[in-house]
Amino acid sequence: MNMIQLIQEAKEFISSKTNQTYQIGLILGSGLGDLADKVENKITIKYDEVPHFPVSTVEGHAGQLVLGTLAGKQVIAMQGRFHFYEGYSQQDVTFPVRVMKALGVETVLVTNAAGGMNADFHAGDLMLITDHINMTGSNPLIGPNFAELGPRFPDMSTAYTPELVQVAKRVATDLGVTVQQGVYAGISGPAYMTPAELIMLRNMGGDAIGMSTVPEVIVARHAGMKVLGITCITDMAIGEALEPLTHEQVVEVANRTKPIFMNLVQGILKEV
Ligand code: R1P
Repeated sequence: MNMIQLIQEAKEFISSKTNQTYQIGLILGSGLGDLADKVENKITIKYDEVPHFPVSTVEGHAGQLVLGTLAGKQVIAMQGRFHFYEGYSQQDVTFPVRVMKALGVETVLVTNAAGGMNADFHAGDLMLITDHINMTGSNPLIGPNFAELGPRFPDMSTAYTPELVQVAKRVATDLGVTVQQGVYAGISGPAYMTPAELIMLRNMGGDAIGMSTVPEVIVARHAGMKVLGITCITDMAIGEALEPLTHEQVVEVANRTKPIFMNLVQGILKEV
């Protein structure tokens, strides 16, 4: 079965559970999944029910699709995502993005927990992603290109839709929420970075560092979808002053930031 057929089967399965159409896809990062609990008139589909979907293996990632209404918009939320380091290929990791597109989604809101490399940031800050650096060592578009899904050589000059960044900034101001802006450096993980690696990534222009998002955004842009990215800075990853870190800490800080995050995302959804 080729990629088009796999997408079609997953799409048909999800379509069989709902007669609604969906405009916005939400990918919820570590510790941020509870936003899906706010979805109204919801239909929940476990990843292991959907043909060809991987399953979530990381703590803080519930592993289900939640479809319904959030802030007046029809959304498909991924309560938990897949990561390259789980052993999935980048094609597998990004498969749900392609299924979202097949279901009619035109805008994807990608969220994550990440370390802050910009010394002006603090743990608990939210950062609007303006660009990324792919340091995963791979790319989800490697392999045969299906013209139906997008071009062989997709443009990445505006990977994160500038108009959406502006909308998010305006909404944040209206809500009185302070947001940072910056470049997300995406690595494969699962090991956190060494001090020397963090100094290198900071010098390359990264403001935040994480192990997701980049493959999803590449596939979303390949498919011509608009993208907004929001990072929750869960720890400070400053090379010269790096402190030991655990995933429990990451989830804990993301959980603490969740009320502001949920408020901001719902405010943005109303405006897009
Ligand atoms: C590390 O603590 C985990 O948290 C982040 C990293 O990418 C990694 O998976 O998760 P999300 O990017 O899925 O939010």
